[in-house]
Amino acid sequence: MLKKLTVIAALMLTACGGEMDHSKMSHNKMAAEQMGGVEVSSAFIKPPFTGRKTAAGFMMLENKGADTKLVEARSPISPRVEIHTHLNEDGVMKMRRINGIDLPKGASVELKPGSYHLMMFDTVMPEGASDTPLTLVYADGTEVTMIVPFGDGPQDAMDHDKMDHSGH
Ligand SMILES: [Cu+2]
Repeated sequence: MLKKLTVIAALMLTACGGEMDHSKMSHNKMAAEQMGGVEVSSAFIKPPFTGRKTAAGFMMLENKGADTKLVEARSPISPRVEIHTHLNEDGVMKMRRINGIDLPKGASVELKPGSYHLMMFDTVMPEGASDTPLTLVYADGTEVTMIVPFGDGPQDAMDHDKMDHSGH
């Protein structure tokens, strides 16, 4: 049975600009919405660099319900959103697409640069908008849609367009 829940959660509506302090953000949960047992906080989307088309999504996931898995993400700004991780292969950090992120009961998983992230290809940034809907789909079919702000994230964020995607 497919359980469909859609909730619009206003996450972090404050203007972020380039002054976002990631370490502070992780501890400062703003309006986190608990749906399907998974609480999402500190979510932001890093827009593509000038002349490029790949955005990346980051957030904190805390599973306060039963075991589940994040299996899909969608957003109107991108026709193709993939779930990625970074792997160290022979000393070289490479991105790999994965079929989801396991979220056992009680797990906290951070999507952050150099680790799990959402990769948003062929992104078209809506003119003048400071945020966009993002839908997360879990293994049981639960869908949660939230509004996620655009932001720069931590200073050491990687340029995803320059990463090696050859394995895709
Ligand atoms: Cu990636």
